[in-house]
Formats: sequence, structure tokens, C-alpha cells
Amino acid sequence: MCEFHQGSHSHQTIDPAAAEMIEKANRENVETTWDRFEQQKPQCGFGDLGVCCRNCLQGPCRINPFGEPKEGICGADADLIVARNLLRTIVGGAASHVDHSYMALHCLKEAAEGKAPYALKGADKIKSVAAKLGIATQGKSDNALAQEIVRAALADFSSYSDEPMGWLKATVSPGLLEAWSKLGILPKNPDREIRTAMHQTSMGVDGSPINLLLSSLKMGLVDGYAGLQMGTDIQDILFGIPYPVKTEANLGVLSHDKVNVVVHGHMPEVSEKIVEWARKLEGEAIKAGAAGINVAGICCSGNEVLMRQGVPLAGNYLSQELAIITGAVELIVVDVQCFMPSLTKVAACYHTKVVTTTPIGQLPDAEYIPFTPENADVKAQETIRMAIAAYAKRDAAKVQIPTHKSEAWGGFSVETIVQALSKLDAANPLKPLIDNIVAGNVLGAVGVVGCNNVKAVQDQQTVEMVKDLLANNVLVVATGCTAHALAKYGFLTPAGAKKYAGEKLLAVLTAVGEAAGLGGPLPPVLHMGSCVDNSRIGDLLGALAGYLGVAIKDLPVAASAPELQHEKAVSIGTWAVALGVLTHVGVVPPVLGSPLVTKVLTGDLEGLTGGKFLVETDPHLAAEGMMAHIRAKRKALGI
Ligand code: SF4
Ligand code: MSK
Repeated sequence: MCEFHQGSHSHQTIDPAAAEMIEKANRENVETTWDRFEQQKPQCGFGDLGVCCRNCLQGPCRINPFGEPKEGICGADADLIVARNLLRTIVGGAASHVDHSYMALHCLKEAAEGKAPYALKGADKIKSVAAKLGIATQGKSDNALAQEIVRAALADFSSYSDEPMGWLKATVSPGLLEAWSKLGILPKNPDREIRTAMHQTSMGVDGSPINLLLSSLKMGLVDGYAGLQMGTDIQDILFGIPYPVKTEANLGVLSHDKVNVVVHGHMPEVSEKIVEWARKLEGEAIKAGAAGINVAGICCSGNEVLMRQGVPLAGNYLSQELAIITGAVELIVVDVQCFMPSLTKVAACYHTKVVTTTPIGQLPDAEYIPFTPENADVKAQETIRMAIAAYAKRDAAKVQIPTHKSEAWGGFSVETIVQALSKLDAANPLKPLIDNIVAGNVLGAVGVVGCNNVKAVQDQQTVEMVKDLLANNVLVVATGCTAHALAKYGFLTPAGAKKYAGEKLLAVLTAVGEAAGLGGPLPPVLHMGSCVDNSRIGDLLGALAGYLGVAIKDLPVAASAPELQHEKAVSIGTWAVALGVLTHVGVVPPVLGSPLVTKVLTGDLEGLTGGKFLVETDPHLAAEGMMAHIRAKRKALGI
């Protein structure tokens, strides 16, 4: 066994389990994302600044920020090229979320019509979504209501009218509708908006950077309401509203003596079925000589099945190859988004099977098991049996599972948070939280979301920033791969409250946690779910603003994506600034080549929506910047 050198990978990760596996990869000559990052250096300066254009075949054109040329062949300057590239990035993110939401919608349609083996577990959600859509509920079965909800959603996708999206109108306050209407950014049919934005950014169409930035805001709303909100609403109907659940996080959750199956990607339609059939087929694994079947999650598939099933988290985005490098993973099943094409190459060094499940998410050399809502039971059994068969091929000499893991609590939907607070004030559940904010016991709240990015030391910016926020009595909610990051270091536990929260925040968390029957404080970071679950944060902000009778932009809150990598993180951030939220990004986005775009995003935007971007790669300065904003909002509210 190689001696474990903790800290020798301090420029790559702060996670000791990840460091141990990078060491193992080096020893076993397995290439990882960090090796490929080194091979990419130096990364292209034009790309970094966003001033490279490939939108027509006369290009590529690039602008020299320090000299000539100042324009591309068609005359597009840096401002235009950067604005066009930014909108296309946001379109990429929005399209991913909207397609995800559409897949969930298709699954709900088939299930509600009795054609797919999914029970509708979220009866409460059916009622609340129907109510917000204005669908009468009395005397109707869950299935009938679900079918009406599906029709309402599909109406948005097939709308020819100039009316804004129904799902958006049903979700946001009239104040926001009016503000967005004045800006001309209310989206209509989401598919049409995505098409129009691709058209708008093609060669020889929109030459106005400002107009393109307004379309970027509109695309943020497409993401927020046709992607995040609709996706979460539909998934809660299918799989149930999450409630608090305790589990564990980090590579140490992998088992030495069980068949390890890792779910990775985003779609609970796949991962829920894998969990269900792993439980049902446990006997077959035992017959094959294993102690059972252990399912663990990577990225947002992990978050989805953690939130509703208590499945442990194996790791976030940068740990996906490392899970295979343990030598203990029999099978990794992916669906859409965030899985590296390298997975099959890494898996080839071990006995691990890689299974793809969707027509748009395939990998050469992987096993393709096409899941549909109708065949999900059959395909999930096939997948689990493939994993059981692979167990016999596990090479004990190659197995090294890090011991590191931490307890982690998840399942903090808005419904859960309200339920916990209602133990303090049943008639007025939000009042205790608001009272504590007014009294200064909770300075404010920050939603910490998004990914890992190989440009940043894995988890470091997230952890350092959140430590500062909590110590200063700022409540933190988290989703996505940052929730994994925080889970690994104990932020999602009651003990984490004692370790990280400031005195006043700890007192509040203790009062709520004890009233809710947890026998101790609430975790100082509330895990609200996957990337699409960011809509839960939007719902919470809407409820708090509604209670106080102010706009979201007036609340003492901020958002942060300290280690973002995916286009989806940019589109989520754009939705957040459209809502009026100061949104920090800890990785510099490719916009600095345009002084105009940079100025609008980090300054002028505030005059339009109340939100803007804060770009800061230092986690301590980022925390300071958000807290300064929170204090200014408190002052403006007179608290
Ligand atoms: Fe160059 Fe203009 Fe074509 Fe872009 S659209 S590649 S700037 S000619
Ligand atoms: S999975 S989008 S790396 S959070 Fe949602 Fe993680 Fe970012 Fe993918």
C-alpha cells in the first residue's frame, strides 16, 4: 500500500479522500481531469476574455484588447462578441434545464395515464401546484389532477401566443411580473425563446450588446421557470416532497463488501428506479457473494436520491473519476449533464461498467441501456444485474476506499423548513425566522450553489467562504455540488452548527431544531437539493418577501456560486440577478474582454432588476462583499 500523503495535492483539492485517490491514480497511471487541465495550460487568453467568435465560417475572429484588431471580419466589436457569447452560454444552460424538466414532464404524463410504473408520491404537491395554476381540485383524483397539470405545462411548450409563460405567472409575485414586463423580458413559450436567442446571436442579426444582455435576462427566466421551477414541481409530484433525512458523504461511503452502484447525472426518473431495484434485488447480490447492494450518488443524481431516499453522496463533480479509481465501483449509471466523457477510459483500468441511459447522453465504450418511463423497471433490473455480475470481477489488489466520510442531513424543502418553523409558531411559521432576522440574530441568508471547477482547488472556496458567513451569523442554504462539498466537512450536521455558526445563529438553529424534535440544532447549512432545486430557494425568497411586503431585491440575502463550471450555473445566476439578488461568482466568467458587458453585469444591472454579479475569486473577500450587501439591505429596511 502506498503511504497516504495528505496535502500533497493541496493545489488540486482540500478533500483528503480525493487527494488519496489522485495519489492512487498517479501510482496506477490513470489520467484524471487534473492531468488534462495541466495539458491545456496555458488556456487561450482570447477565450478567457470572451472575445473569440466562431459564429460564422469567416471566423474564427478574435479581438485584441491591447491593440488591433478591434473588430471581427463582419465588424463585430468586443462588446458585441462577448454579449453574443454570453447569451449563447445562458441558452446552453437554460436548454439543459428545460429539457430536463420536459423529460420529467413526459414521465409524469405517462405515469398519470397509467402507462409507466411510477407512483405519484407527492400528493401534497399535486394540490399545491394545481392551486397555483388555478386548477380546481375538489373531487378530482391525484391522477386526474396530475394530467391537468401536465396539460398546463405542455400548453407553455406549445403556446403560439404572446402571453408570458403560464408556469412563471403562476409562481411569481405580481410585482416581479410588472417589473419584468417593463423591461420586456417576460418569456413566452420556452422552446421558442431558446430558438429565438440562437437566431438573435447568429451572424448578422443583433448588433446591440444591450439588447443581447436583456435577452440574457429573459433566458435566465426561461431557465428559472421552465427549467428549475417546473422541473422541481413535477419531480416532487412524481417522487414526493423531500423531508429531513440523515446520511453520509464522501468516498468513504463506498462499501468493501457490497456491490457498489453509483448514480450520476440529474434525472431522478433513472436514479430513483436504480435505488428501488437495488433494494429489491439485494438477495441476488448476496447469492453472488456480496453483503448486499450499496447505491451512492455523484453530482445532482446523488442530491436527488439523497433528498428523498437518504442515499449517501460519493462525491461532487471533480470526484467522479475518483470514485472509479477506488477500484470498488461495480457500475456507474449516468443520464444527462455533468458526466465526463473520460469515465469509460478510467473505468477500463478497473472492472467498472459504465451505463448510459438516454439517447442524447451516450459514451463510446459504455453499455447503453435505453431507459424510458415505460420500461424503467425492466431496465433498472438489467442495470443492477449487470452490477452484480461485475462484482465477481472486482480485483481486491486494486481496491482502496478512503475512510473519509461525514454525517450529512438533507431534505430541506421549503415545506420542511416551514414545518420546522411552525413548531415555534403554528399560525405564522415564517414569523420566528423574520423576527430573528429583524433582531439581528440572523444577519441574513446566502444560497451557495453550483459546481466544482478544476481551475479552483476542489471545495476550498466554498468551504472558506461559508465558514466566514456562518461565523458572522449568516444562514446558508445549499444545492448542487456545493452541497456535496459542504457535506464532506460536516456543515450539514447539527454538530456543524456548534462548530461553525456564530453565537446568535447557533441559538436560533438550536431553538428551531429542538422545537422540531431534532434533539439539537438544525444544521447551519440547509441542503435544499439538486441544481433544479434552486427553485426552492426562489420559493423561499418569494415567501419571505411576501410576508414582509417587500420585493425580493430588498431582502438581506445574496447568492453565490463559488466554484461554478457548467453553463447551467451561469443561467441559474442570471435568473437570480433577474429576481433582484446579488450573485457572487468565484470563477471569472469569460466577459472581461468587454468593458461594457462587465460594467452592466457588475453594476448597471442593479438599476434594472435590483440584482447584479459580484466577481471575486478570494473566498474571504467574497463573504465580506456579500455581508456588506446584506448590511446595506438591512439598513434600507430600517433593521
Ligand atoms: Fe467573425 Fe463576425 Fe463571423 Fe463572428 S460573425 S466569426 S466576428 S465574421
Ligand atoms: S451537478 S451543474 S457540476 S452543481 Fe448539478 Fe454539480 Fe454543477 Fe453539474
